[in-house]
Amino acid sequence: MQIVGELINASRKKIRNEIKEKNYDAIVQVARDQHEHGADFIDVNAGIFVGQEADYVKWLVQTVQENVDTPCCIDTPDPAVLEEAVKVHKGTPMLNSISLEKDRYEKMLPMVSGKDMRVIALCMSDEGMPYTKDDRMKIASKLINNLVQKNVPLDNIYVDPLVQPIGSGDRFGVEFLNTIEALNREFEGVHTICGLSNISYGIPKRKFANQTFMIMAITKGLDSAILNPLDKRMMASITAAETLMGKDPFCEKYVTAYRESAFEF
Ligand code: THG
Repeated sequence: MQIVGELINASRKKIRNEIKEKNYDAIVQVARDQHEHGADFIDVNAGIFVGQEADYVKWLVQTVQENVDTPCCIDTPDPAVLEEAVKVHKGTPMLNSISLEKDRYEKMLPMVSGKDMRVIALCMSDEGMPYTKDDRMKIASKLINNLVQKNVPLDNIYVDPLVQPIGSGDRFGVEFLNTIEALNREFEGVHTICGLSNISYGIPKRKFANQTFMIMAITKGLDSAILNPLDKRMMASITAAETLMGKDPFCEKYVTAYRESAFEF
């Protein structure tokens, strides 16, 4: 599982002010903590600071990269902000995200075409939010085929079928899971990713629901996720589910995690 640490996001009350005040040490701490707990990428999102988003995102990228040897996942729907942030990022970041929305798609394509850039392909179009697996696959197929044609290798594409709250539609869980399954069947080699915690929005015991949903998604082949790596039980669930799915030769990762008491089993 490739883990994108979600905690440096200005929509979180706990960190909003640290970003606003450019509290260097606080951001470094959160980046380090996430890296030490298994994050492969550090998500940076300053979307709430309208007009100053680019300035904040650039500062976040630089602050993270001066201290942690991990690429960032630059989280903004605004292609102009992405472009500026990429310029200051060392090595190849993950871009979060391109979608089939016309303006966003056209402006972002040159940023990834023919470049070694990982990109999240969000299943969203100008026709609104998808509901069924087929809605999602229609958007995903177009995005994947177009990107591959524009010289983006499958291995750099992370399809996000979009997780929507189970409290707002009984089928949202199943349609998401079926999409993960279909993507792995029809586009072997493509990555799948999601912002998992949306599923539990508005229901009690969110962490528990998120962990359960994660395990279900792993059985369908989900191979990356945007989540809180400091949630030890989540990390334990992931480790166990991947081992049980046959993705952990000789149960090495499972046993090592147990020995190091890294996770909460
Ligand atoms: N797909 C992609 N990118 C994404 C998402 C997605 N980026 C943003 C988001 N969704 C994933 N990141 C977070 C970061 C923090 C929280 C949730 C998702 C979070 N939320 C709590 C809540 O919702 O109640 C706490 C909020 C608070 O602290 O105020 O912590 O789906 N590609």
